[in-house]
Amino acid sequence: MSDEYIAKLLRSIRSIDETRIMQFLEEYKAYLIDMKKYFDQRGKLIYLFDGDGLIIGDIHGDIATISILLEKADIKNHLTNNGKVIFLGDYIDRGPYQIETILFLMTLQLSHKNQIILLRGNHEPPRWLIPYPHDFPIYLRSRYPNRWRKIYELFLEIFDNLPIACISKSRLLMLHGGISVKKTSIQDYQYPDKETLTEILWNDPMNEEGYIPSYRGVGYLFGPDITHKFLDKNELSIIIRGHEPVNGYQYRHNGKIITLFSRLGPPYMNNRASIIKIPLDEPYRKGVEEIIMVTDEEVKNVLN
Ligand SMILES: [Mn+2]
Repeated sequence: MSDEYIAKLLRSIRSIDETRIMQFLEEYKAYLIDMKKYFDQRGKLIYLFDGDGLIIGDIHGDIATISILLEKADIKNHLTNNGKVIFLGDYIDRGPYQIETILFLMTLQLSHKNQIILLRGNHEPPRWLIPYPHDFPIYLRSRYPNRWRKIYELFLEIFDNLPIACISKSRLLMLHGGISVKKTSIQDYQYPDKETLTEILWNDPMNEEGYIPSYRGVGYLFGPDITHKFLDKNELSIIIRGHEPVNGYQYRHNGKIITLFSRLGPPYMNNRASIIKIPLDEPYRKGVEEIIMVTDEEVKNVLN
C-alpha cells in the first residue's frame, strides 16, 4: 500500500491482538451506545447534514480493494474537509482477511467519530437470521482459540447496535438491501420490528412492478412503482444500497436506485469494484455523483 495514512491504520490493526481485542470491542460497543453525541441519530436512523459523502458497498473481507479505493478517493483529504464516509454493510464472511477488515473499519471510525458510519448488512446478522455462508466465527476460532466464543458474542452485540439507515440533507437514503414493501414510512426504520429489519437488510430491486418473495429465501424483491411511491411519500431523492454483486455499480428504477459493490474476487464474477462520492447537502441531480472505480488488474498490480 502506497498511502501512508492507510498504511498507518493497517499497522494499528495488528496491535489488536488476543489480549487487546476484548477491550477494543468493549470500547467500540460503548461508542455505538453513545453515538447520539456525534450524529443526529433517531433510533437506528441517522441524519447527516453537511460535507461530501463517500459511500461504500459490500466489502466481504476484501481489505486490499477497499484500501486502494479509499486511497483513490483521497480519504485523508476528504476527512480533513469534513467529509463523511458511509459504509453500507457486509464487512465480514468470505476470505482470510475478514477480521482485519472489520477491525480496520472500526479503527477508522473510532479515530473520526463524527464522520464515519458503519451501517448494518445482512452479514452482520441478528442471531435469529444467520446468513449463509457465515464463516466469521470459524475465522475467530482459529485466530483466538481460547476466547473466540466470548469475542463472537461481543461482535453479535455490536451488530445489534449498528444503525441501519442514513438520510442526508440532500435526501439521499443509504441502507444495505432495500426499502420495506410493508412499512411505507421512513419513521418505521427508527425502531424496526423483526420483519422490517429483515426487509432492510435483505430486499432487492426488480424490474417488474409490485413485489414478490425473494429468490434468496428471505425478504422481497420490489418494483419501480414501490420505489417511486416510497421516495415521494418520504420526500427522498434517491436510494444508495449494496447487497448485490454488480460490476462495481448499477443504476436501477429510472436512476432512483444505485447499487454499489466494492469488493473483488471469487465467488463473484465482477472485474471492477466501485465507491461513490456525492454531496450530502445539495439537492441530488444525476451527475453530481462521482464514481470511483478499480479493476481487478489494477489491484493485482498494486499487490505485486
Ligand atoms: Mn448483503
